[in-house]
Amino acid sequence: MATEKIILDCDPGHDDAVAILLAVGDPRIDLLGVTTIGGNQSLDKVTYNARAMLELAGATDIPVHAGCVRPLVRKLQTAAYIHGETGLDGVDLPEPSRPLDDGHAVSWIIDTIMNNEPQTITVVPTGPLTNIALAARLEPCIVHRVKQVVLMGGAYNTGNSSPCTEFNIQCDPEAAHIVFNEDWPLTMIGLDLTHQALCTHEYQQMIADANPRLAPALNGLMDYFRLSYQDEEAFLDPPTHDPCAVAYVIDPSLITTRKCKIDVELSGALTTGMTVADLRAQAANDCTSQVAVKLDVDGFWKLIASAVSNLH
Ligand code: PIR
Ligand code: CA
Repeated sequence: MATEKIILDCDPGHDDAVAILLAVGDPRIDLLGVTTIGGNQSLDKVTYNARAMLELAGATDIPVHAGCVRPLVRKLQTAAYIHGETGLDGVDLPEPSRPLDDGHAVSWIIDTIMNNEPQTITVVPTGPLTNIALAARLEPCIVHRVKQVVLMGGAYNTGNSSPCTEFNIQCDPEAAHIVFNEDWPLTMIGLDLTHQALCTHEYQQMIADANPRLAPALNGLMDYFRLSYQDEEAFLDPPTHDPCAVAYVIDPSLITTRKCKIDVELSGALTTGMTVADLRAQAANDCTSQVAVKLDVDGFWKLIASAVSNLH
């Protein structure tokens, strides 16, 4: 089976945790490593969570490299109001048996991309874009060497951390500005798409039933995430953002996209951190980016259930 090599740059986080399970469990993904970024919680907490999730998934062969502790310019802003004090409240995780790997995430990302064949690696960021922006500045060759960047972040319609900003981009808009302005093939899996990935009770049951060993952890994750979203964002069910980016890499037919230029506002009075997608018909020529528009919801949850069932 053909596999896609990916680097998952994340800040777990309940939905990042599901993205890790999907990336480990789906046979079409070759997860080269997980890198971490301060975002949903502090860098030390999300890095521990990434290691504990890999332990839970039985994937202790996968390296974890810690990245930046804070955004390029701004102060670190966490999302404890959604993910709790640990960043993964509501779930008991095994202690990691593998030590944290040496070497900064940014150096590891660069070395991994430069030491693999060109056009073979997909970078999947699901947190603030600080590590990816620094990697592009430190080694500009990676921009034409990666196969693509498929990121969870941004929105062309409504935001979450403010009326028109999505949390990952708002955390580090300067980094996002760098990433969106490089001409690598880039897919923005924004809130417009991920708010369709609602984990209803039925879908939660389906993914928990897929693996009895992981059922308590999956239910703990999703029950906590649902309550956060009910209390903080007036949602009935939690949108499970980050695995949508991994799902697009596995099976692009699950997500309809639209080609357009995307830029990041850095100096708005109300809009700093907004991703501005140019959806005018005449603007789509010769650009390398696209936004995700529509999700095959049932196909998405079936993909997760099937990946989870592979985790022994
Ligand atoms: C989710 C996140 C942050 C804030 C809220 N309200 C909800 C995290 C998720 O991990 C996801 O990557 C992205 N940021 C969604 O904004
Ligand atoms: Ca995330």
